Amino acid sequence: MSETPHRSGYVAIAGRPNVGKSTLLNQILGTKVSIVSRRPQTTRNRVLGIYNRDDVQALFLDTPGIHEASGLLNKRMVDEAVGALKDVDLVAFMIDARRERDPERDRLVLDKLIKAGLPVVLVPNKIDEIPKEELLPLIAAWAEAHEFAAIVPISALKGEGVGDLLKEVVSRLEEGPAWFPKDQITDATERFCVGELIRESAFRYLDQELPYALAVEIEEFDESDRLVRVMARIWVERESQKPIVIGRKGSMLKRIGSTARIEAEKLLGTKVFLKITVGVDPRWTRHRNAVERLGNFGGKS
Ligand SMILES: Nc1nc2c(ncn2[C@@H]2O[C@H](COP(=O)(O)OP(=O)(O)OP(=O)(O)O)[C@@H](O)[C@H]2O)c(=O)[nH]1
Ligand SMILES: [Mg+2]
Repeated sequence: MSETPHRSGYVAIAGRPNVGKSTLLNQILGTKVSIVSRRPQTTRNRVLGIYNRDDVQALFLDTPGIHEASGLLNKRMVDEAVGALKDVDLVAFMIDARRERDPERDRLVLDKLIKAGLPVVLVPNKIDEIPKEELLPLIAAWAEAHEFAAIVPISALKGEGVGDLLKEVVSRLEEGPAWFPKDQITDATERFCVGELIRESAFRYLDQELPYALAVEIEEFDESDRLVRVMARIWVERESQKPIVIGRKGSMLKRIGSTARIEAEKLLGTKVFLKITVGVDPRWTRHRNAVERLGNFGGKS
């Protein structure tokens, strides 16, 4: 019998928008639990990913990007990210290794983490896209800024360095029990995850700003049959946005729906019937109630 003590704890993944936080979480878990897009401000609320091993349960919180926020939805997203720091044991602070010339905004995030009094592991990401010789000066410069618990450069996309990061993280967790069943990988409901997959698909196919003006509401989620039936509504802010989401003869909605359905079937391990309609609600990003309901905040039930 092994006498290794069981370790557990919460680890926040924090950083500016688009640095690769959700990509890292998915890479650690080997499954998509958090949606990813090319554009910043994809993640709107915290997503819990549970990394399980016989001797470890590390609870990773993927958070929205921290930035100077204006507008209710953005403010709410930053609050959500900073709020996630309250109860964690450790922070993985991600930066984009490709843009070391603009560290000011990363410093603003770091200041918030230092203020929270937490041990911070610095994680320069996207090293697959920089020449190796640029890495050392980058690390040296950051090491002067703060006494990090560790510095682990990675490529979240390719998986490079992620094992090293896990080792660093796990070694800093305290002895403790598993807080969730060992076969659970997230606390989000399937209903919530399917809504997120639709949002991810919309991010992929729609141009430019439109995804920011869009929210997904799951109106019906019926698992009583052999296949899961999902009725979803994509909300946009303006009447003029509706035809863009629908596309010519419904072609755009079809694309968004079919990619989301394939991903949902992977996630749920069963056939999915997905029907999406589009609605207009001019106020959803400006009104607290609508943001709560449609930004998927608190929409985990
Ligand atoms: N080349 C490269 N691209 C990456 C890497 N990690 C993430 N990306 C890309 O960076 C973009 C943003 O990734 P996300 O994981 O959505 O970033 P995020 O930090 O969660 O973004 P927000 O949720 O908007 O704050 C996507 O296009 C990813 O594919 C990496 O290691 N290398
Ligand atoms: Mg994200």
